[in-house]
Amino acid sequence: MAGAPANRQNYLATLSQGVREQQNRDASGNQVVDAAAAAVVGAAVVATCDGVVKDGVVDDPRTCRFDPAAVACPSGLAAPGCLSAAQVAVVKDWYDSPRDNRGHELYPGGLPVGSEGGWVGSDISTDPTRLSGGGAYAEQVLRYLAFPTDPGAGYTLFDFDPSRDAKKLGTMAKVYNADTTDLDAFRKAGGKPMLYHGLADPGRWTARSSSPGCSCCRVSTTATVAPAPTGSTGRPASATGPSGARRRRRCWPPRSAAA
Ligand SMILES: [Ca+2]
Repeated sequence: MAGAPANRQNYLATLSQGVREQQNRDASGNQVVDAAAAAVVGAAVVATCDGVVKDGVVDDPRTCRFDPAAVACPSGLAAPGCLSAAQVAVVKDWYDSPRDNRGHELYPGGLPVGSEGGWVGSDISTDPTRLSGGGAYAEQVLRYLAFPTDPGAGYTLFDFDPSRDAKKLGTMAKVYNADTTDLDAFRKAGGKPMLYHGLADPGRWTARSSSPGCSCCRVSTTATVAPAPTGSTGRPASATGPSGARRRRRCWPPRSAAA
């Protein structure tokens, strides 16, 4: 049983959580998307994608099509109840996979729509002079875990250039990342894997660290993904067997991170 697996930890912490923090800082280091902006986006997502069951919870983020430009302020400048052009750009980046400077995907999947309620703390710092939880975690991983030779305390999150440095993560990923798809021995022993994942999981920095995009990729390369049920909430993405609707998506290894 694998619950909300953060199984590609050396990439999740750095290329996903770390890059999100970088994306949310302007040239002066100021935080771009704040709690107020997250609330605007979250409300708009629910209004757009609540689904069949009108309960304030997005029925299925995978089918939700939401463009953050829908909540852009007409002037392009920040105002109550809408987003500045810079905020819209960051939210678009967050929903997308992190990418290198040539547009190649660095990590499979961005923040899922419906996760906005979890952004504050995880991806948005309540103290803009400090990193978000995810950003702070990423910085510590980069200092002491991510590379074969630790750069140490003098290294900051903003020293990390994902386009240049992603390929340096592969060595330690072989130590930390539990991501083999070879389950033959397990299967021969009679094992049956089960995997669940909250579809609104923003990839927190705590023990709940996870990435639903990554889990869906993993399932799609090893088994099948069950069709999303209707009429319930808090549903998992689960591998249930041959009757599931197959989803295919190349996700491993990240193009720029392969060692
Ligand atoms: Ca709903």
